[in-house]
Amino acid sequence: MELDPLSRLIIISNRVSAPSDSHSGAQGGLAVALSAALREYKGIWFGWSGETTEQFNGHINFQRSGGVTTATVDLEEQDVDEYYNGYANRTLWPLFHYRIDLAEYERDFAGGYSRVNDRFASTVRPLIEPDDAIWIQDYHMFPLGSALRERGCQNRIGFFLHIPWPPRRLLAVLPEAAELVSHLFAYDVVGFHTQEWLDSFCDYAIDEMGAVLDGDHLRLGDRSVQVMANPIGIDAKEFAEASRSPTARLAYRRMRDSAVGRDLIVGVDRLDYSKGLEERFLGYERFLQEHPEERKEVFLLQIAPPSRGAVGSYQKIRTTLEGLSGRINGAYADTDWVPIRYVNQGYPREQLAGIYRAAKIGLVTPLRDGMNLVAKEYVAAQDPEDPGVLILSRFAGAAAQLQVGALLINPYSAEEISDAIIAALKMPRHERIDRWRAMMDNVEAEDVVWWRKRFTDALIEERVAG
Ligand code: GDG
Repeated sequence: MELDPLSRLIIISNRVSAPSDSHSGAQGGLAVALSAALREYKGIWFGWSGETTEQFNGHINFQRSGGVTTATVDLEEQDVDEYYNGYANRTLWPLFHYRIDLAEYERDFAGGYSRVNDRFASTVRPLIEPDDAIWIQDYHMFPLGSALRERGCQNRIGFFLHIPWPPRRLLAVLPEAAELVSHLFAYDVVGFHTQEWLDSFCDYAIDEMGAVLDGDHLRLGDRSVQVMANPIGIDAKEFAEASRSPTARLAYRRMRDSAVGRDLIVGVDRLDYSKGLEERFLGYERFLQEHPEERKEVFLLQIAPPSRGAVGSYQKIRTTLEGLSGRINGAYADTDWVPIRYVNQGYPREQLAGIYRAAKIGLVTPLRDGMNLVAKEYVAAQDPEDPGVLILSRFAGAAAQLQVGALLINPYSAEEISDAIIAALKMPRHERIDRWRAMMDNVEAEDVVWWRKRFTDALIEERVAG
């Protein structure tokens, strides 16, 4: 018997990305994951177009691509400054990644954030039919559920947070903390990647606001919300196939040729201070210092496409990394060897898969990360007969699942990074295979389809077709 979804699914996120875009260019893991969800349910994906307009007019631009309808609106420049570059990326992103030192608190940011969420709510409201289920994504949109309820929307509404949730004492630094948390009670289901992020959320709601946890429901006043830890995955089969595609093979061959027998260590990250790039370079520098015999045997390829360039802290990390890679290369490079290849551009997905496969070590060292999909992609791209080793920060959400095979490190410790690199280089093949198999079993079982099903099952009722 076929199960037929009772409802359409309406996905709302800051940016919208059509499924046909999924295989090209640098793109967030979120976009890849959600295009898959929209293939199953007939629905709409609504969000900001990425464009600005003189005066906000709520005009919706509909597009159909790969079986998915996208609906986008333009925002005013002031909206983008205050909502996107302001509250989302200068206030919430650093704070939720435990960087209270980088977070900026301005009333204009908070005001713009709430204005834009109201604008999204008013614009999307007429598109919503009574049976639709609504799934809102990420920290740009905490208040959207409340804003829709204020407009009479009684649908099932879910919210998923893709970044960490900070500990209660850190969140308390945010002037609007209680208001923000209370917005989450407008939803029917709220999801996080890990139990740790979920616990931090519950701590705040319980200790600061008097909420009560009852099984998997958190109650506050007359509202009750189902909370869940639901780690996002990748399309493991698709990614493993991508790593064997002609494009990937070519990238693999070119990488190997240019390595002239040396071992490749790879890092792939948006250029973001949360990814621990500075600490990674310092750990690698430490390794070069401590193991002179290994110097010309390895090199580090760091791919870091720039992001959020309008935000000062991102300009700063970029300058820091330029200085650091220059210093390390200056100190150690020889006429026939450069220790770090530092690249500020993105590569097509299949090419990336080939590069992962060519790498003996995947070096993933975020200081905090909601999940980290690069770690899972690295695992999926390996050659089962001769897999590489994943070195992973214990502060990435992915560590909860991949600790079965990864070498876990504390990214703040250059010594731990250095020790893990040497251990990975020396690891015998049978151990690499065992560790890889354990990780791959998880990456395959808890993939992106598993993730979205667990969430949409909680959100959407199903009925038997016919
Ligand atoms: C947020 C959370 C969470 C990167 N460079 C290129 C490229 N990428 C792709 C990677 C990967 C994606 O971007 C990055 O995903 P991450 O998960 O590593 O990190 P965020 O962008 O910070 O994502 C994170 C995620 O949301 C999902 O919930 O895991 O914790 O911070 O897919 O491959 N892709 C291509 N070329 C590049 O040069 N094609």
